[in-house]
Amino acid sequence: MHVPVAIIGAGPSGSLLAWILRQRGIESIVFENRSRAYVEGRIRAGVMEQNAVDLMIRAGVGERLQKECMYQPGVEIGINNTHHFIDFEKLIGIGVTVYGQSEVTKDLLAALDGVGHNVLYETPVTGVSDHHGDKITVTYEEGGVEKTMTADFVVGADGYHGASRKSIPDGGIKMHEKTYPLGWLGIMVKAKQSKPTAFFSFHDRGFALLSMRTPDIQRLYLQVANDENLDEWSDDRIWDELDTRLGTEGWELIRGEIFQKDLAPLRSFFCEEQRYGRMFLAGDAAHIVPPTGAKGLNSAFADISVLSAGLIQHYTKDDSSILDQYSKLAVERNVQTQRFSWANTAKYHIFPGTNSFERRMQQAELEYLVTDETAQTSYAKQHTGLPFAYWPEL
Ligand code: RFL
Ligand code: PHB
Repeated sequence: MHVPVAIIGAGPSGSLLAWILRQRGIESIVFENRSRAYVEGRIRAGVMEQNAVDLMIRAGVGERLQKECMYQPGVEIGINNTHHFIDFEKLIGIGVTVYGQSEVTKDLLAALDGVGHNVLYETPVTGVSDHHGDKITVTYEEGGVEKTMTADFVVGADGYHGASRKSIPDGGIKMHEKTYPLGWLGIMVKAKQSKPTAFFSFHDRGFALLSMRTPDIQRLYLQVANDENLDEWSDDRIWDELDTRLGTEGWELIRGEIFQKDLAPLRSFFCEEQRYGRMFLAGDAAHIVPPTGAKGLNSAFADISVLSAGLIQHYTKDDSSILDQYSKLAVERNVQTQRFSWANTAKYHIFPGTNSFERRMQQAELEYLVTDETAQTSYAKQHTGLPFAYWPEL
């Protein structure tokens, strides 16, 4: 069997690409390791840049997003129990949007389902070969049986642990990685909003973040060690620590039922090239950022915007000029996103071994940010996101 485009992974990157290609009549097949319920239930990102929202709308899958999203004109910043609002909309004319990644994925998979598109769930890809041949080969496991398929192109949208990047021989592309001695303990809570916008808080005991999913569901995080034991964090301990790090006189953090607890170690990783022969890497398969910048999903959508534009141009106009620039354009954008996420992580977290001088300088940097309009404008531009180099013709 041969398909024009074989996509590995039905997360946001793979499902959005499959949907956009389908809109232009370009056939693809999506291989997904896990079940549909698992993919839809994975709680991850929450904050979308305006360009990511616009891509969903342009692709015709933005209806529920527009109805249910929570637009935020800026963010609040906490500095050792003082609160400061940065008004992105006033500074640069746009804010950010809260809409859960699980909702994005549900909307995309439902759209694909609605047109009978081929998404093969519980069908892991075990290898990719012939990257530089006339056609590329995908090996996958269906019902315990190993099978192969060929394609014009493979898109590795299978996340950090996927099979696509692993199929590249050692030295085939250059990669960079940094692990941090930090993790985020995340909770999902049934409660009303304590603040109208996300609240990023620097505190001598460690970073904390108050975010949300809907007016009745809140998402909160605490900086912990990357090997923290979740069992040691009772609900009461979590709430008390959040109060300590987020609280201020005259404001109350509204508590509620915690219905999920998770732990995410922080990591930075990226590939210097996002193409290897006939295989393109997109989203978390090509780059991981610590969540402090809220950039993972947004960078994935930026990749897919350019890649889908390139594939559409290739198949409808017999012109590969965008496709040939994909890797360069994607890496140029991603390296800046990496820089912002890394710098933001350094800004807000307390790293083990730092002394009072270093912590006081971190505090001074944030004090400068909340009082200087030029610094705020730069922060607002980076937080709300860089432009997409190309948009698919839809
Ligand atoms: P995904 O979502 O990991 O999807 C990859 C899919 O590939 C499948 N797969 C395979 N399928 C077939 N064969 C194989 N061999 C396979 N191996 C894997 C997997 O099952 C999966 O379904 O990658 P994708 O699509 O590139 O999407 C990236 C985003 O998920 C990620 O960047 C964001 O969630 C990151 N992120 C955030 N991003 C934002 O833009 N804004 C945020 O506010 C934000 N908050 C976050 C985050 C990530 C977090 N964690 C847990 C890492 C908050 C957290 C805590
Ligand atoms: C979230 O709502 O999950 C969220 C918000 C901001 C971040 C990371 C995650 O930087």
